[in-house]
Amino acid sequence: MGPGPGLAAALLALLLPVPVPVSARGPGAAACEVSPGGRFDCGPERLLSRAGCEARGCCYSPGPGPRSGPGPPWCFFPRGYRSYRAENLTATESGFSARLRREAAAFLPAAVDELRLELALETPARLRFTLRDAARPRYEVPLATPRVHGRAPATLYGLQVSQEPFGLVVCRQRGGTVLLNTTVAPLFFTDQFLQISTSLPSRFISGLGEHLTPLFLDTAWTRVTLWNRDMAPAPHVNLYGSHPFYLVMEDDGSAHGVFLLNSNAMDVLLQPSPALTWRTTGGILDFYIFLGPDPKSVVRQYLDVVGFPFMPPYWGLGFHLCRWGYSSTDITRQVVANMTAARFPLDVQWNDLDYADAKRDFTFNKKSFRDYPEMVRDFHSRGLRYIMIVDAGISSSGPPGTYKPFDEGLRRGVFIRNATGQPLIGKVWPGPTAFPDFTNPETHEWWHDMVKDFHEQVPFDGMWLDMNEPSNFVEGSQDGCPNNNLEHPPYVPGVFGGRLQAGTICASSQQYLSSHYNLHSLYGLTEAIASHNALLRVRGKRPFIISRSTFAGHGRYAGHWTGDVGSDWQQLYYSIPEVLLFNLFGVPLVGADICGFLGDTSEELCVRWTQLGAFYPFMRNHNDHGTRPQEPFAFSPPAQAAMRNALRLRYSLLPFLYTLFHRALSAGQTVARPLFLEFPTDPNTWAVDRQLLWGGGLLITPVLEAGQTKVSGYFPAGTWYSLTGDSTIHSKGQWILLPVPLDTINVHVRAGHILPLQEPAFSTAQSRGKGMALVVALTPDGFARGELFWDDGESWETFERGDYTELLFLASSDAAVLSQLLRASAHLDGVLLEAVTVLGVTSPPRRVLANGAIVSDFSYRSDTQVLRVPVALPMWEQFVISWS
Ligand code: MIG
Repeated sequence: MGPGPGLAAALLALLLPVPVPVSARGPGAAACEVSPGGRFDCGPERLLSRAGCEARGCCYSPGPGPRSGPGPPWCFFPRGYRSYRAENLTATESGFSARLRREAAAFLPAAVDELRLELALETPARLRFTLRDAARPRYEVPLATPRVHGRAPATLYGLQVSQEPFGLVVCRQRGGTVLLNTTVAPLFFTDQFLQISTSLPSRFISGLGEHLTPLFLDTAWTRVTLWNRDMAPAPHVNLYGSHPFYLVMEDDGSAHGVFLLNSNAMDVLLQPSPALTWRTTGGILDFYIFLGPDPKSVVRQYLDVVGFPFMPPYWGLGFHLCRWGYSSTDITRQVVANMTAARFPLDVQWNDLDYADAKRDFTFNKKSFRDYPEMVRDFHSRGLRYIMIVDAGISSSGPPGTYKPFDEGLRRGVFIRNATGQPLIGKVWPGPTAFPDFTNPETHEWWHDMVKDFHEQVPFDGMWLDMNEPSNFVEGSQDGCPNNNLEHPPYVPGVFGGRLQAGTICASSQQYLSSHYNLHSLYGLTEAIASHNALLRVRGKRPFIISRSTFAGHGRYAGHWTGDVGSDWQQLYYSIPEVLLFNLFGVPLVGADICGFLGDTSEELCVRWTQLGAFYPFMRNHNDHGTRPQEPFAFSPPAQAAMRNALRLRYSLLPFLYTLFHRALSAGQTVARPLFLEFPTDPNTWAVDRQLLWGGGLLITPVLEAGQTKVSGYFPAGTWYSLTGDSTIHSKGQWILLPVPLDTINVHVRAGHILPLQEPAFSTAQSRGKGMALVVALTPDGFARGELFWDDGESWETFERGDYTELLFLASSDAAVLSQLLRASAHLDGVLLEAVTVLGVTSPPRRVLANGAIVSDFSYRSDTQVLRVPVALPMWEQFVISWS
């Protein structure tokens, strides 16, 4: 079955019998015998009567449930429904190609008669297939994906093609599990409606962001809509980003992934058989299939296609503080002073719209922010960084000569155009606004110039990209939208508001590369790329960008915050699957607004949120205007103490976190990680989304409900040590109840891992020079390993240029911990290793040596089996610590 020398012949295996003949009165009864959970909707764009259904050659079977809404469709395709027939199956250099000829009347307009199928065996674990209009080019997503020559010699997958009706089957060579089978329902390829279905080997499917959802999706008739939208996170609606990628856990713990490289508005339908249907409104069908076989490999294989994550500056991993309503420099300075006085760490102070003059980008209010540049310089002199908001819309209403970004933008032709070729004008915070077209290279130059001008006045350190779905307060434009088939396609996915223009600009407006209809969901990504490049040119250092709107591939350039989450316990929970999913999407720098954005927080919620937020890869407390203050210093002394603990815990773990980001950049790994990625063969872990891991070694079990004194967490089989060393769990793979006083978050180290820590301080500028420590979590056999990646924390491409230090730490059964310098630079010079804590030392040591010298002041507790060794060893030299 595998693609080998006799490829074309082997592929011609026909999976289905001759198509069932379709009579005028509908298909034969046998072809309609489809179990309810396996019925594919024959009326995607409207409800059909029995007559209308049978006129399409479909089966009509009224069910007990409602005619519309979740549940089996009343009108569904019979088995073997005609669509396309595959011809001319030909082996190519990279795989094979075929011509698909349309055989059936399509009931949506502008059906494409002839398609070209190309399938490439790109790597042993990855295949790609595309379906294009054979006669004319169509829009394709402008994402640079790897170019592959030749054909992978031995693959994890086997293939079969069904000729008539056309369908493709992908299975595992080993074991034969069918991962993809598009013969389950007909293929549609019309100008504005493209549909393809597949069976799924299990109902454990994750991905398809951005939504407010548990980690695994519900396959009981769920519709998942992708179309970037400014929308306060709520279940079942399209939100700010589009990531048309899913990962499925198979019964034996193997995993595979599928990526549809398509940026049009789309629905993905999940049904119980289980099966999945992609319904998109344009572009081509361009699929990547990743065979893993383990879920970590699936993620890496996906990132091989869309890009590995960027390396954030070290300061970006510190604590960020923001709110809408810091209405002057005096108030902003006071916030920083309050943080210092209350002894909270802070790395980055932010401002929302308040700084700007009439809410216009690249301006500042000359009264309330009179000393804005000085304020930012003062922050710098204290080791702090500064970020302000930048909105997508550019104010367009001022008299010419009063606002350079618009005047220059107009002159340089950078704005998205309406049907008459004029800049489309919508309405956002400054009033009437034009929208830069970031698919135009000239826009990138103009954007750089604006960033540079403003940076020369206000030396900001990063950019916060908001309203870039793009968001618009009027529907379409100030003048509405034309009435055409881009604005009103024959099939409208389940977008919030019911129309594509809802909350954004006209779909038929024109951009440099194509219509906004095609490019809409790429707005945030293209703006992030422009901003990343502009910041790099202007500052010459690693850019730091956080963007609300995202698309596949975003993580190469920027991070993400999860938007306008409510200050409630439910949203606190949902932030975990959101953060985990964005890690699967290759956007590890992600976090929710700590304590919640919309509405008043409560002290208890804010404490628990700060504890969890300390483990968001991007840690920012941000608040709406007009709501209860929620800076750490705004609460009672016990609440402040709990938050201080959480912040100090995060700061002490930053060397470990930074090293994980390095592994993301260099190896396509996740930073915040769902348990199932580490324990795929334990199905109990699959749906766990109330806990998260950092890397493979640190398990966080937060409190997500009010009034809790205990929390239950799942501990996969093995030994888990509390980070503090005061308790050990030997789990057989079980749920364990843990005490959770208000000042505590449960954090456990997995046996076998060594974590590098550093003494916390009030900013990373200070903490980076402090003493380091190692926590060594021994397996019962006495092994552990860990790593440290270190550089100057902000220079561009230190890894690529080799300007970094990398240490490997190993603990072995001969009772020793040692470090190995894999690579050395000067950046770690002067940093001392001050403490080594070994967890799981089963017998009391009599003697401890550090580089051969006796350590007399070590301590050991036989109840907890913790050995503590105070040392003062240069981190930039190799060391050995041993005990006997
Ligand atoms: O229409 O800039 O998600 O974080 O504070 C609201 C004001 C605009 C939405 C962002 C939020 C930000 C707010 N913005």
